[in-house]
Amino acid sequence: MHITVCLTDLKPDAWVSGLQHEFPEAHVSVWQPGAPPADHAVVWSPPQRMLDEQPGLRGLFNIGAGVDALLKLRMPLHTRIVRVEDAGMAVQMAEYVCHALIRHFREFDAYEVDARQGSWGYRAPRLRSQFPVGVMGLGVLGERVAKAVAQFDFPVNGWSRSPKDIAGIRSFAGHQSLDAFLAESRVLVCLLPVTPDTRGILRRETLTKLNGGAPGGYVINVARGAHLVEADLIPLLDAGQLDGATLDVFETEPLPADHPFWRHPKITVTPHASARTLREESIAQIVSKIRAVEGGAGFDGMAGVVDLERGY
Ligand code: NDP
Ligand code: OXD
Repeated sequence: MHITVCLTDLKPDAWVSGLQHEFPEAHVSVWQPGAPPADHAVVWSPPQRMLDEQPGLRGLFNIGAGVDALLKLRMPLHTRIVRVEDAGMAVQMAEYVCHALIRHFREFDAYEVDARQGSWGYRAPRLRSQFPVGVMGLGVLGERVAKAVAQFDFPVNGWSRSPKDIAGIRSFAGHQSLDAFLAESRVLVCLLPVTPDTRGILRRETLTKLNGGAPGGYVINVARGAHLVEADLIPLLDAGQLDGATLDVFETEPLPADHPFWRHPKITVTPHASARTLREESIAQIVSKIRAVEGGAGFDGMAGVVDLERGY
């Protein structure tokens, strides 16, 4: 068996040695133009050339959860795309979203300003019932986030393509329920994949429906920059329709130095760091899937196999 590793902008050596350790009999190497044919590839944002030169690939194992970059490429006819599911990312997402939510809800930024000025002053407690949280996407990461938020007694709504039955989460499913979901939510968390249906879903028209159309909405985008129409956000913040936003992902990454998001007082920026790929967990998951395929189980029924029709 030959496994090729092609990780754009990431150091591949520890991935190669980790995979080689698990498959001592295999040939594991870093992809280079003209490399010999491989059975499986472990990838992050590979170039089109790699796929064009590897028409016999059986499995393309993405080391992240989102496959939007891969789906822009022309795939070899029989290659199956398999993404990493969770592998330590879900708990990180839950931490990140709960942190952003609670920081906003409990007004910790304002307390921080007070503290710097040596000012001792209480703020009136806010009611959780007035801060319902809407999680867009109730997949591997969204479900974990929704459950974590519910643990803090916030009302939680979830929006997905198919209806869900998750204790403590009110399920809204499909496009026809989007307006009701937005109206019932005040803090909006995006954990959708980017597909033709979800690109630009965080835009003026949808964001003004939050909180029953009243001011006070808050946006947490931890999915992809392409979900947000960036030009719509600052006018909504400046007009007071939205109270703030925490953004981890952007249309252009790294976020350009002159981008107004960096300096806006109501926007918190993090550098696509909400849930990092953990190498050891991810290698273990990929290895067990390659073993299953090589053992004859094939890809049907395997968790994380991407459905090209759905786009995730
Ligand atoms: P999943 O595929 O497990 O979940 C996707 C969810 O989105 C599902 O609940 C799905 O509905 C729902 N969905 C998809 N399309 C629609 C639609 N048109 N309308 C309503 N709901 C829809 O993905 P993950 O939870 O693993 O990951 C989600 C995304 O998070 C990734 O695609 C990636 O972009 C992003 N991500 C960001 C990271 C970061 O560091 N910022 C790290 C990791 C991931 P259904 O359940 O009905 O299929
Ligand atoms: C992912 C990511 O998709 O890190 O896993 O963004």
